[in-house]
Amino acid sequence: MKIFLDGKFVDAAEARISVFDHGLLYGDGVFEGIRIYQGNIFRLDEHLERLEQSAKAILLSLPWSRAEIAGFTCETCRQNGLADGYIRLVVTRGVGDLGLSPWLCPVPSIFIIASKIALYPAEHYTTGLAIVTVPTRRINPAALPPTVKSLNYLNNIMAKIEARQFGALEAIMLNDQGYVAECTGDNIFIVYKGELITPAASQGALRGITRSAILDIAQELGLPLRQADLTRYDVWNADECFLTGTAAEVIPVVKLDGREIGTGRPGEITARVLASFRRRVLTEGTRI
Ligand code: PXG
Repeated sequence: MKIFLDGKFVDAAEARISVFDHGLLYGDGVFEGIRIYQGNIFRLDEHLERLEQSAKAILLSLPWSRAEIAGFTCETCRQNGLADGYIRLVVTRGVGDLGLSPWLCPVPSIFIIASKIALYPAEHYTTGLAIVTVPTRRINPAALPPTVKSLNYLNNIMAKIEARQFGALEAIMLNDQGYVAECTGDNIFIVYKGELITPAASQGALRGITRSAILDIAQELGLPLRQADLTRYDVWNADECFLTGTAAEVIPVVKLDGREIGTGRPGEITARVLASFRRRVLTEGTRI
C-alpha cells in the first residue's frame, strides 16, 4: 500500500509521523473519511469543503488549495489501484514542542490512506442493528463544535465502548439537553407516519455528507422531511429508523434500548432510500 504523506508516496511501513506531531499529542488536526465507488469519489468537493471548514474552525490554515487536495486524493487512489474503498484524509497541526501552543507548529502535515472499511457485519444491512442509548453525551457545541471533524474522537470512542458494554454495535448519543444528537460515527433518521425526521445539525451532530445525500434523496422520492428535536421516546415509537455515514452507508436500526422499532424489521421507506443511495453512489462523483 502506498500512502500519500506530505507530497510523497511512501510504503505503509515507512509512513510515519513524529511523536512531536500535535495531531498525536493533542488530537490537534482534522480529517475526512471518503468513499470511492467504481472509480468515482462520492461527493469529494463536499468533503473537501467540510475539511476546510473544520480547519478554519480550529484556526489551522491549510497551505493547499481544494484543487490540490483533490488531486492528491485522486492520485492516492490511482497509485493503489483503488476503485472501490474508503479514503482517510488527515491534516495534523504538525510538529511542535511539548506545549499546547499550536503557533509553535509551523508546518501542518497531510496524509491520505486509500483502503477499505467495513463498519458492521454485512448481515446487519439486511437484518438491521439493535442499538442502545449511552450515558456519554455528545460534546456541547460551546466546548467544541461537533461540526468540526477533528482528530479528537474520544467523546465518540467513550460512547462506542459503552455500546459494546451493553452488547450493541452502535450507540445513540444525546446532546446536553437530552435530545438525540447522532450516533458515534453516523447520523440518524426516523420515519414516522410517512415522514422522514432527522435532528437538525445544530443539535450537536456532525453535518454528515451522507446525511445531506439523504436530504436530496427525500426530495427525489417526494418524501416529506423535517429536521426536529427527537427524544428517545420518538425513536422507540418510530415506524422505521436508519443510520447514515460514509463508513456505515445506510443501515437500518430495528431496536433501541430493548424496544423494537416498527415491525422489528428494516422498513419499506428505508429500503427505498437505500436503493436510491446505491444508485447515486454509482452515478455521482469525481472520476479518478
Ligand atoms: N457523525 C459522526 C460523529 C461521524 O464521525 C458521521 C456522523 C457521518 O458523516 P458522513 O459525512 O461520513 O456521512 C460521522 C462520520 C468509523 C468512522 O470508523 C466513522 C466516521 C468517520 C470515520 C470513521 O466508525 N463517521
